[in-house]
Order: sequence, then structure tokens, then C-alpha cells
Amino acid sequence: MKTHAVEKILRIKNPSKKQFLEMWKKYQPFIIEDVSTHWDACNKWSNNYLREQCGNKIVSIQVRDKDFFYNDRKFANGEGFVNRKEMKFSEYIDYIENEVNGKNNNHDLGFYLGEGPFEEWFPEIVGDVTYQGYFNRKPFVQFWYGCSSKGHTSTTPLHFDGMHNLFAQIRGRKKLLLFSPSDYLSFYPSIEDSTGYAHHSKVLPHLYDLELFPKFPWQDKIEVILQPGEILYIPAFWWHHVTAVDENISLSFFYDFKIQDFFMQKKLLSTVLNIAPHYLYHATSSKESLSNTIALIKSWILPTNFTDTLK
Ligand SMILES: O=C(O)CCC(=O)C(=O)O
Repeated sequence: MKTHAVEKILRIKNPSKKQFLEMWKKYQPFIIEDVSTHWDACNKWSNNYLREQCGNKIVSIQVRDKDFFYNDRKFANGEGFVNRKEMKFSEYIDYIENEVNGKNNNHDLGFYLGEGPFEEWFPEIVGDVTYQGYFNRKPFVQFWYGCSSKGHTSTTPLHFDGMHNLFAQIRGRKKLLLFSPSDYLSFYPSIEDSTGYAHHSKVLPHLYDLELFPKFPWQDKIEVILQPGEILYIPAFWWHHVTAVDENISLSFFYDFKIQDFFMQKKLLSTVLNIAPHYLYHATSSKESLSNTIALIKSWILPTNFTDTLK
């Protein structure tokens, strides 16, 4: 059976802060056009420029079995789990170029530079990006650089983040499958493997398997092909699965959410209440889980470096 892929995504062009917050209140993903297009990053970040600016940096790469994202039974059991490998950024760029040009013969393993702490690894190019002031909070920024080739497609499996995410596509394209966080358990979260809130799903949503995951909302996905120069707002707790369409670079700007956001984004509260009972049971099961939970709740309440002006 085929599930339909629908572009139900809202779009807005270069919004003022007020227009942004009006959209944000709806607790729906939307695309911002005509903002990051003007960042130097979108014009300057060729492979040669990145090599010159930061090629000698040591980066940590995700390493996965080639079929890791294509066998849903194995994936659900956590087989072929992720390892990491350190290498020079310039070596990783060589790997990507060889992959894209069909020159890598070993396809048993796929590499992906994901979740890179941008400011820490690449301070030389931070100035190529304009941080948006929609939230008046300091974001934590992650760098993602991958490709799609005959042998390997960079993939981030289905998960949610407990933060607001402005996801900026700098180069190339990415495909995102987004799911509204209706009923937590229908996403088959891996509660038992988690030391914090279980935010990873056992489902590979690009492979349809009604037998294995009968409760999963297969029909409800929003499918987006994100183009260079577009920013996608991913609300906190919305599930998302991300794959490379071609060689591409993205940046995630993660903003903590605060207690007062519950009053602005009304659906956020019902989402958290839906997750909370399952989570609390797990959160008190070990010392580590408990301290992660306390840190999370503190981050909702305590002020960040910037004054919150969501009024
Ligand atoms: O780009 C990716 O591969 C994943 C991005 C992501 O999951 C995120 O920003 O939360």
C-alpha cells in the first residue's frame, strides 16, 4: 500500500518577529523563505572554502552499517547501532566528494557528519551566518553535512527534540518526514533504551510496515523537500525523519522552550501531558534518568542568557 505524500506545509516570506510569532503560536511546522538565502554561508560554503577555513579541525563522524536504515526489524531491535570515528574535516570532505563521484568502493559502512557543535568546531565560519532574533534566546547550533549517492544516503532516523528548532538548509536539498505528536505510544518510542526522555522511534517511516507497527500514523506524514536558502521551523516534540536528497549542508538552531511558551503555543501543553505519564515512570527508574529529568525541567524554568521577550 502506498501512503500519500502531501505538501501541507505553510510558508512565509521574510517575516517580522511579530509575524513569525503569529505563525509559531499554531504549533505547526512552516517554511521561512528569503532569509537565509542572504547569509554569506549560502553563497560562500563551497568545499574549497570549507577546506581552507576549517579543514584541519578534528570532527566526529557517525558510522553506520550500510543497511542500517533499510531493515526495519533489525532497526527496531537496535542492531547495527551507530559508532563514531574521528577524522580531519578535510578528510571527511574528500570522502563526500569520492562518494558523490562514485569513487568509494567500500559501501559496507556509511559516514555522516551529523550533530556537529557548530560554534565549537567551526568558529572561523560562524560569522557567515546571521542568527535570527525571533526568540530572543541564545540557540545551540548543530552542523550537518552529508550526501546521497549510489552507495549511501545520510539519514537521521525518526525522533523528536524537546526544543524549538529553526532548521536552515544551506546547500543542497533534504527530505523531511514530519509527524504531529498526537499519541506518544503510537510512535513506538524506545523507552527501555533511554536515559532521558525517550525521543527515538523504532519505526523507519519510509518503509511501510503495518504488521510490525500497526498503531503508527502512516497516513499522517507531512513530506517536505527543503531547498537551499529555506528555513523550516520544527516545533518541539514533532517527530521528524531526515534524509539527504543530494550533497548538502544544514544548520539546526535549537532554542530551549520555557514554561511561558505553554501559554503561547497551547497545543504544546497537551503534547507534554500526553508524554509525561510514560516519561515520568521511566524518569524515576535510575539516578541518571532522574538527574536528566531535573536538568530538563530546570531548563524550562531558569532564564537563559537572553531576556525572554515572547510577550
Ligand atoms: O539533518 C539531519 O540529518 C537531522 C536534523 C535533525 O534531526 C534536527 O535538526 O533535529
